[in-house]
This record gives sequence, structure tokens and C-alpha cells, in this order.
Amino acid sequence: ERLPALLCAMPKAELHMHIEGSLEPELIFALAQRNGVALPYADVEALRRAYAFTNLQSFLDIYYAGASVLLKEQDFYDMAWAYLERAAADNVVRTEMFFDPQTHTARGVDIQVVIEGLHRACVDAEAKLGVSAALILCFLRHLSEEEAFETLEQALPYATKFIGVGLDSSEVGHPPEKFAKVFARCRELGLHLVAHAGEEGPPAYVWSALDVLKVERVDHGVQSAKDPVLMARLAKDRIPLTVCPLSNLKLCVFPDLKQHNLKTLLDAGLVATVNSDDPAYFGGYMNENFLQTFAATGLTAQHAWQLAANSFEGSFIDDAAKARYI
Ligand code: ES4
Ligand code: ZN
Repeated sequence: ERLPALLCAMPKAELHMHIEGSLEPELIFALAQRNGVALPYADVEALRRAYAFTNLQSFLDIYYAGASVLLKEQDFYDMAWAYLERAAADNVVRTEMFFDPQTHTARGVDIQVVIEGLHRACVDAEAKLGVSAALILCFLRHLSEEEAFETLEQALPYATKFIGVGLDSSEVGHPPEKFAKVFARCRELGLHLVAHAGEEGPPAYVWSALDVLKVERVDHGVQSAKDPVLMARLAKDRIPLTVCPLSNLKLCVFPDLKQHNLKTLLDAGLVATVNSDDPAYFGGYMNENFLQTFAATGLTAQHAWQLAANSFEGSFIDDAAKARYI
């Protein structure tokens, strides 16, 4: 069978992953031990058994508990390095990694510790793995816009170490327009803009991510298929959707992978991509997402080529580098 080999071997960019979501249970327990942090799970197996999610919130509760073991710069480095080695093995040649500073500053960890540790791993990835890696700072949407502004303020001394901002965490009840002012400020600062929208939330949230926040990409966006006018807009403006099939499966956005709408999005001419989201929690890194999605939905080699091209088109690498990949 040649298609699985092609999916694994093809160079690709990952545009939607949360670095805190790459913490494997073994590393969570190792860091807990190293830092003297108590965990509400007896062992690795007990933690893994808790990974039975019914929706986004049921996942986020466990994801924030897992991140509580991260205290020192070396912890952030070790987490990112483990992911970057794993990404290289899947022939990811470019990755744009989300991080959630508020998850750490709320526990008294300085934002400098977070950014310096992650950034050092990105620099080493280029030199030692040949993987181009960049960081995108995400604001937690269940917190206030004022708290997002405070986080931006704390991050600005390190502004050369991240390329953009995003919006993540609990979607429903926290529409993009809640963050209109802070995204306008980030736009003035020349940062790239993305936001999670249309994961569980309605097409209206994708519209406001585009028209109020003025994002360049939409993270998830799968609910856009419910709105034909929105689909036409996404196609016309070539707005990438960073789709995460195994995430959608584990969080019950689709009842099974056969029902996933990735093929609908691609065949409508949208710049859809495949990504891992929180690979340690959702059962697979990049190639596992490609393999399982292609097996379930009958995508072809033509779709594989399109997805790889879309991943580079949607990335924030410069146009000369894009031309070399596409
Ligand atoms: C997330 Cl899957 C997902 N959705 C929203 N926010 C997140 N943070 C980490 N994973
Ligand atoms: Zn996500």
C-alpha cells in the first residue's frame, strides 16, 4: 500500500499544536518528581485512564492539571524538545507551536522562564533536527481581555521570540469579539493573528474571528461547513483552516472519523490542513492524524499533495521559502 508511505514520507508543516498538549504522561510524572509537585493521579496508567473526554471542557480540566508540573526554564525546554524530535520523525519540517503563558503565570512562573525555555528548543531544533520552529502566544479566552492585555505587556520584552498571537481554551460563551481591542493592538505591533473558532462554537464565531479580529488563519473552523456563505468567503480569501481530526474525534466534535468533514472542506477549495492539536492527549502526532483520517474518509494521493501544499501556503514562513516547498 503506497498511500500510507506517502503520507508519512511527505514533508509537511504543522500549524496547530499546543506545546503543553505534547506532555506525555511519562514526562508529566518525571517533571512532577523533579519539581516535587503532587499530582492527583497515582501513576502514569491512572493518568492515562482519565483521558476519556466528552467535550472540550472535560479535556481542558485535565490539560491544565498536567501543565502544573512545569516550573523551570529547563522543564519548558525538555517538553518542547521531546515534541520537536517527535515532529522531525514525522517529516514535519516547519512547526508553529502555541503556548499558553497564562496557565503558567497564574501559578507564579515568570513569563521569561516560559518563553526562554521554549525558544531555546526552537533554536536547537533548526540546528540539530533541521526543523524550522516558531512560537505563537495564545490568550486564554475564558479569562478577561484585561488579563490578555497584561499578558501581552509581560511578553513584549521577548517579542522577537514569538511570531504571533492566538486565542484558545473554552470557546462557547467566549466569542472572538471579546478580544477585539487586544487583537487590534497586536495587529499594530505587526504580530501574526490566528484564533480558535468553529471547533464547538457556531459559524458566527468564525465570522467574527475574520471580520473583528482580522485573523490570517482559523484554528479548527470545522463548523464553517454549516454556513455556505462562510465557506465561499474562506475559499475566496484563501483563509487556512487548521483542522485537527484526532482532536475532533476525542472531543466528540464528530462521532467517528468516517463522519469528519475534511474531504468536504478540501473539495470546496478551502485551504484546509491536518494538525495534531494536543498529540499526547488525543492519540497521535502528525502522521497518525494523516494515516487514520485517510483510512477512514477515503482521501486520495491528490488530497495528500494538496494538504502538504496547503500546510506550507498557510504557514508564516517567508514567500521565498514557501516557493521552495510548494
Ligand atoms: C485546545 Cl483542542 C483545544 N481547543 C481549545 N483550546 C485548547 N487548548 C489546548 N487545546
Ligand atoms: Zn487547538
